[in-house]
This record gives sequence, C-alpha cells and structure tokens, in this order.
Amino acid sequence: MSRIDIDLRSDTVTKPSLAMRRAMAQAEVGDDVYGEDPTVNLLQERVAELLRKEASLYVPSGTMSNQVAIKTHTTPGQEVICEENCHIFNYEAGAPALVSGVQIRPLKGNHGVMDIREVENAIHANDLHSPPTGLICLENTHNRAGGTIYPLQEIAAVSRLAALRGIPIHLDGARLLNAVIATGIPAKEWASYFDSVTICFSKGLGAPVGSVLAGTRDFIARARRFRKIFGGAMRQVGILAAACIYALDNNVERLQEDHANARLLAEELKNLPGILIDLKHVQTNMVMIHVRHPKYSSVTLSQELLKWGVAANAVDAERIRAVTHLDVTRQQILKAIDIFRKILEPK
Ligand code: TLP
Repeated sequence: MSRIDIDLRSDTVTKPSLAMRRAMAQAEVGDDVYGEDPTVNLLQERVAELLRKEASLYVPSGTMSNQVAIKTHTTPGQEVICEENCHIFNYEAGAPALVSGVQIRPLKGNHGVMDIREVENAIHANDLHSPPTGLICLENTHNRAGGTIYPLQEIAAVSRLAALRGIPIHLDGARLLNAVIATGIPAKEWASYFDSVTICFSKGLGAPVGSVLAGTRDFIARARRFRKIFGGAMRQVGILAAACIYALDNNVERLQEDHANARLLAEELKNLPGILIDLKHVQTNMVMIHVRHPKYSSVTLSQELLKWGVAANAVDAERIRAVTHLDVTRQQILKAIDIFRKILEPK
C-alpha cells in the first residue's frame, strides 16, 4: 500500500492528541454497568445539557447509537422512514432488519433533505396491508450528500408532522456539531425537534471511540437495556469518555478550521479540468469531487492520488469524497491541491 501523507478519507481517521491522551490517562473510572463511572456520568450529563435532553447514554459507535435508538423506538414489523442516501440505510449493514425486525422506507432526497409531502405520503395509516410507520430518521449533517446541513425549517416541518401523527423522530447527528459551528444555531435548538439524537465523538471531534444517544429519561433507561443486549455495555470506560469530554472542551470551535479547509480545497479544485464541484453544497468539512475526466474515473483518480500520498475515497462511480479534520493542516490542503493539479494538468 502507498504511504498516506494527507488523509482525506474521513474525519474518523483522526488520532488522539497528546493532551487528549493525558486527559484519558488521568480519568477517574468505575464500573459503568453499575452506573459508577464518574467520567462517563459526567460526559452523559454534559451531552444531555448540550442537547437539552433529560438523559443520555455513552455507546461505542455511531452505528450502535442509531441502532439502539431504532430498537428502542420501534417494534418488529414496523417501517422506518429515512432519506435514501442516509447512513442508517446505506452503511449500517442492514442492521434495522437484522436487529430490530423493521423495514426501511427510503425516500428520495435533495442533498439529504426529504420533501415533506413525500414524508407525509409515506406514513402509513392504520391499514391491515401496510407496515405501520414506527419512526422517522433524519441525518444532519448529511454524509453522502457531502456534509450538507438539513435546514432548520425543514426539520421543524418533519418534526411537526411526526408529532401530529404520533410517530417518534430520531436524528443521526454524527456531525451535528459541524452544523452548529457552520450555522451558529445551538445544538439544543436542533435537538429540540427530535425525540432522540445521537452525536459522535470519533469523527471531527477527534476522540478515538464513542457516541452519545440522548432522549427522555424513560427512553434512555430502555436504550440502556438494548445497549447491554447489543454488547455495548462497558466497564471502566471513563478512560474513553474522558477523550470525549476533552473533545467537547477543546475541539468544537476549531471545526471552523476544517470548514475553511474544505472550502479552500473546493474553490481551488473546481477550476481543474475534468472536475466539477457544487460550491453551494460545500457547507461543512466535506467536498464531493465530481470526476468527469476523459482519462480518470473517480476510482482511478483516487488510485492515482494515493500514489502521491493523498487518500480520498471514491463514494460512487462519479464522486470522490474529501473530508477535512483536525489531523489535516491548511498546508497539507495546499499540498493536496498541488497534487491534484499535477495529475490533472500535467506539464
Ligand atoms: N461514517 C463513516 C462511514 O461509515 C461511511 C464515514 O467515514 O463517514 N452516522 C453518520 C452520518 C456517519 O457518517 C457515520 C460514520 C456513522 C453514523 C457511524 O459511525 P461509526 O463509524 O462510529 O459507527
């Protein structure tokens, strides 16, 4: 494998900094299955406060957080409405069917945003033939749409509809704090439209492990049982939760640097031959690079980039996703731009 100098594959690749590791090493711990880990308890309080929810639960991953939420909200045989490009439908290995016995109803989206009328049409009334709608899930920011922000008024509309029809609504907010930093809208305001919200610490926030699921006290008590069943109840896990607390204190505001780096990358790459970038949808820390080049597809361009030490994954036959994060400096972005230029504009 070629050596990776500039890793734009995902913001999941960040490594804990020395200061974060020190915080981890000094963490007070206890047995979290007994609810006795003070650092986990503190993290859960901090996230509940951040999202203004009654309670929250530390889980090992974003996938587990979403799946525990689905399991807690639904009963087998129900249907879950999602946007067709969302993580839950595309990247969680079919878990809703496997672990919750529910089917996904994927709806077409516009950059991750579902049309409210289509959501309304997709909700099943009490009809013998149809699976009852048990949950609606949104994703903000939206990964496969390129880190785009789900507009607050659109969220409010889906939330009102869900409340009217008595259907719970969950937010996959793996990168919610990117939306917070990009818009200035506080996390608690975004969260107010949802019954449950998950946020991830092992993406742009730079922690090695962990997500937190928030909701009502009763919901979290039931979710705790499913976390146990899914094998996600851990013991002296304060050592990991400490990294998340460190991230909350130190790595949130700086997400704007990642957003600025993504913008710089997008603005420079869009002028290169065979590259199309929709700048309007470069809103946070991702750039979707559309490859329309006579010589390269997204896959072969990604392979060529890797030979030069730049890693960025092809997400489909036409697009490469480049993700900025705290382990990529502005200098490295400039270098990556240079490498794209060398490949696409050979002298
Ligand atoms: N996304 C990963 C891959 O799984 C695609 C990435 O590199 O972006 N929700 C969203 C919106 C996500 O982007 C991810 C991870 C998750 C949930 C799952 O988180 P983990 O990997 O912790 O299970």
